[in-house]
Order: sequence, then C-alpha cells, then structure tokens
Amino acid sequence: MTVFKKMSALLLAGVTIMAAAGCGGGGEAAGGGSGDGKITMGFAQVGAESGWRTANTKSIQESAKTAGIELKFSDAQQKQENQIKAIRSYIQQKVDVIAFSPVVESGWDNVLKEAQAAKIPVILTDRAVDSADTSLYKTFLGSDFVEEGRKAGKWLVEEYKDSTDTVNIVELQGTTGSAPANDRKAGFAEVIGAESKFKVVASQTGDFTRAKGKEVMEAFLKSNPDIDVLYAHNDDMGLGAIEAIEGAGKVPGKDIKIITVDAVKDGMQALADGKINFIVECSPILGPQLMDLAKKVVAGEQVPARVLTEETTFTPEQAKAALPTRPY
Ligand code: GYE
Repeated sequence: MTVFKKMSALLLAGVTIMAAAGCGGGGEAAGGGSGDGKITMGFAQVGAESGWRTANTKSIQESAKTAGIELKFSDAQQKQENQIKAIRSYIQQKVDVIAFSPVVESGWDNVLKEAQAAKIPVILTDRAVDSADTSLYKTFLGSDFVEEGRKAGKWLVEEYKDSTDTVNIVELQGTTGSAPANDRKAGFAEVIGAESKFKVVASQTGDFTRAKGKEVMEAFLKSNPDIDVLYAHNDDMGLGAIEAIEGAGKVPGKDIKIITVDAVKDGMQALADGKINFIVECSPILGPQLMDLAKKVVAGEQVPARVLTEETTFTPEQAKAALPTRPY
C-alpha cells in the first residue's frame, strides 16, 4: 500500500474514533469500559522464549504502571491460537486498546477485523503482520529486522575481506514464519550473497530458544565437519549452540565464529568472554513508546504508521564497556 493510501486510512480511522467518542457518550473508544477515564490495554505477548522476551515483558508491565494504564496481560506460549483467543477476550472485555506482538506474520485478518468492528484500536509491537489491509492496525512499533540481518552480514564480509577461501556458514533461524526470522535471514542473505565464497551449508529453526539452539547445532555439527561461522537469529539460540560446540570439543568464537542478534546480558557476557564474536542489538525496551502511542491512539490523535527503535552493534570490547550498565 502506498504511503498516501496508508495516511488516508489512518485519517479515516481517526475520524471514526472521534465520531464514536463524540456520539457514544463515553463509549468504547474514548477512555473506555470502566468509565473512569483510565485507559485499559489488552496485551497479547508471544511467550517467554528468550531473555529478550523477558526484558520486553518487564518493560511493558513497568511502563503501563508508570503511564497509569491498566494492563491486561497474556502469555501465548509461542502459539498463534492462544494469541487469537487472548485478543478475542480483550474484545469481549471492551478494552480501550489492544497491543500485541504477533508470533508469526500471517493469519491475523479475521481477528483484526473483529477488533475493528468493535472499534478497538490495535497497535502492533515488536513483530509485523503481513495483512494487505493496513487499516486493521494503527501503527507498528519495533525494530527493522532486515537491517539487523544486513548488519550481521556486513560484519562477516569485513571479517573475511582478505580471504578467498570458502566460508561455511550455518544459520539458526528464529520461529518459522515470524517477522524476525524471515527478515533477519533475508537481510543477511542479501549482503553475503554478493560474494560467492560465502556458503550457507545448513539453515534451520531453533525457535528462538536456548534448548532448541543447542539441539539443532548438535545436528549441524554431526552433518557438517567443516563449519566456519554460526549466524543465530538471537542470543539465546547462540548460547545453546555454544554448549553444543564445546560439547563437540571445539572452541566457540575461534574454531567457529558466532554472530547473534539481541544483545541481552547473557549474550553480551559471552561476547565479552570471546565466545561470541559480534552481536547486532535489538532493543526490547518498547514499553514507554508503546504507552505513549496507546494514549494518542485512544484520544483519536494521528500517529505515524511505523515507529522504529534505535539500535547499534557490539564487538567484544564494546560489550565489556557496556556490560556494567546494561539494564537487561
Ligand atoms: O530477537 C528474540 C525473541 O521478536 C525481536 O523474539 C523479537 C525476537 C527476539 O524471542 O530473542
């Protein structure tokens, strides 16, 4: 959809909300269900699969408190059906705003249409949906995962710039069908694809968890005797893989170079210890911006269609410097 169309859709949606607030006499749209002017948010979280997710949940819970927003929170245990159930229950409870981090990109149109019909605005946080109708949600707050993948690839290109040998790479993907797995893979492939010496010899999902990261890396090690690099879509899978690499008698960070994404504390510690070589940061601290957007959306104000988080990258030296003050 064009930017113009998106803007018109947002404008229209804004008008609808204001109209509902105007004639509804304190109805669903403006300050809501409870009638006390307090905003109630229903948040459908993905799960508790990683250190990133734990920090993200904490950020959302703390910022809701600070912002005076009543939070109804659910954990879907990485299952889309649970998230859909939670969203339906928020619609039934007539919350003022629904926010969620969609576990996978596809399959959301029906439940989003139900929210729209109930005039409850929806905010996407962290992960995107692939719905063609972007009027089904007000805004999407989160990282640029393709850019994260590119950053990982650029480090690798620089690291091997003086070598003509083949570089055998294994990839641990995030949850199949999720925006960060699709995009981190695509951004990385785009950059390394420019040089034929880079070969992805195996690529499989580790579902963003430490246990799965370990298990899949063990299998990779068995079938590929000659792995030079591991690219893991998050720290946790990288940390699991480190156990597998050590278990196979190899030295992580040396025999096999490791790139991960997130930069949570445990990952940063492994980077400082030289077991990981490079981390692309993905910030889980989305709570303050989310609460801000929620207030605006409930008040019928215009918000940007896309809000990006600011992020950096870390080398071992930078990790050592950042660790003492790292909040998560
Ligand atoms: O990178 C990973 C988590 O969606 C950005 O989900 C998030 C990802 C994060 O499980 O650790």
